Amino acid sequence: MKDSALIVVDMIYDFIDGSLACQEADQAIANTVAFIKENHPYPILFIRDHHPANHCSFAAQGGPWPPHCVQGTHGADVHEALLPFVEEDLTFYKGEDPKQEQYSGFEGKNEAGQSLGEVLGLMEIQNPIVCGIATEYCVRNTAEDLLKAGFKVTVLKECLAYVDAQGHKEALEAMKAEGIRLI
Ligand code: VGL
Ligand code: ZN
Repeated sequence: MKDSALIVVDMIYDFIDGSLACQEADQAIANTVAFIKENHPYPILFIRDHHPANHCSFAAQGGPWPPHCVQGTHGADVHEALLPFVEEDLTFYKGEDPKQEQYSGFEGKNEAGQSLGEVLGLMEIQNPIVCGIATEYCVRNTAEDLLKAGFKVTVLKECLAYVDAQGHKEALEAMKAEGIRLI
């Protein structure tokens, strides 16, 4: 599709085989790599959950999650199968403020301090395609923020992993009802 780019959300080790391992993660990564190869040369943007060790979402600080995606650890790295497609200026970090949960990648920032929304605008992308982990949290929040900002949003159903099967199903239904295209 014209004016498209793929946004890969949190395909990061802690969500794949680490402290917050999600269901269907291996399949989602394999399908994402296949999608990229079939649809070359879409631009590919990466979102990375990237927490300080004292982040408010961790149980020790009263949050709901085990420690995950701590800056500088293996668990915070993008899966190696996707590394050939990673470009630093198209990589957006989120969750860096210890006091704030940030599920959406929309306000994530690259090394130069540009947000995802800003860079999509500069690239004249109108039809972002979203995949990643977890459907119910970061994928859904990112897709919804893109929709609110006026983008036409597509989510790749076979390229998602999730915390909970029922939650995944409900998130897909909610996104569809809001006008997000699922393929
Ligand atoms: C996420 C829980 C905590 C996600 C991030 O990427 O969906 N989930 N932090
Ligand atoms: Zn997180």
